Amino acid sequence: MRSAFPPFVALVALVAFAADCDRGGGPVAPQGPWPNEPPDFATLSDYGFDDAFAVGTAVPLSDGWFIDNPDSNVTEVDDPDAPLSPPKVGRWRYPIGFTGGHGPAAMYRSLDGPRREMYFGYRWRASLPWQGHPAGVNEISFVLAQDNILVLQMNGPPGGPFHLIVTTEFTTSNGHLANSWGDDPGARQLGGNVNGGNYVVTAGQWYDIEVYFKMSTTSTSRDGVVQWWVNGTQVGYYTNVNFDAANPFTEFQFSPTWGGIGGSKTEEDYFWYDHVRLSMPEPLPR
Ligand SMILES: [Ca+2]
Repeated sequence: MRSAFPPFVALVALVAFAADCDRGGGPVAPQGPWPNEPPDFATLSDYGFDDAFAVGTAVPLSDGWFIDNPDSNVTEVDDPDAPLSPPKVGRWRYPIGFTGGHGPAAMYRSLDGPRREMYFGYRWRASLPWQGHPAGVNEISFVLAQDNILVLQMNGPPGGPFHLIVTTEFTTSNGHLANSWGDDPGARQLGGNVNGGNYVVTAGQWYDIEVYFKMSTTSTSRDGVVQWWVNGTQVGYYTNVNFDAANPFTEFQFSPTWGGIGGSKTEEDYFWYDHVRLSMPEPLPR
């Protein structure tokens, strides 16, 4: 069957080229699953959630991942609508009575060394309905360092609408960033500064989230970069961010924290993740 593939691919490419010409543009490169990944980056992890998520702490998974799943809130389930690597997805469960300030479970991977620059992307969705936290904070993923935490979250009042924003939980001053709010210095919410920012995400729908960041030269040099895209639309393109330059990043984590202090789930809610990609400049340790 393999021999039948190349002509099909060539036909698709020809059709794509013709369609683009109709819009008056030039030929475009084929769009892979991670269209905004820097082409010269090396893949650290490409993981499809094809593991049984056992109950326990620091349980090893495949591809270098681990999970703290003491309450069995994460399970592997089938979702034929998973957008990239169906049917297996990881399901994070928020049972009725779940209180704010923590996540149902934490899945994490070492970055295999200190990282000042990286790309990550994943496919994620929230359940419909989704009961948002009273503080407006529903966190999705983290990249961790001492004094630097880069957070993706769905942000908004408990009933929505929700925006897909980035939080720079750094010790530095970032009050100068456009369409940002929060502490200065300290944790700063970035609503996005291109294409109108403030990208609305709807519970129940899958999203393709991509992020690129590069730390600033010093903690006050205002030359750090934070970019993100949702379903291919660029939302944030900040080039004047202050990171804590003394502390590069060492770990990526899905520990989707609900809130915020206080609050209690009155409905059972879920997050699902289908696939995650982590990459960074060469060389990677072997
Ligand atoms: Ca998958």
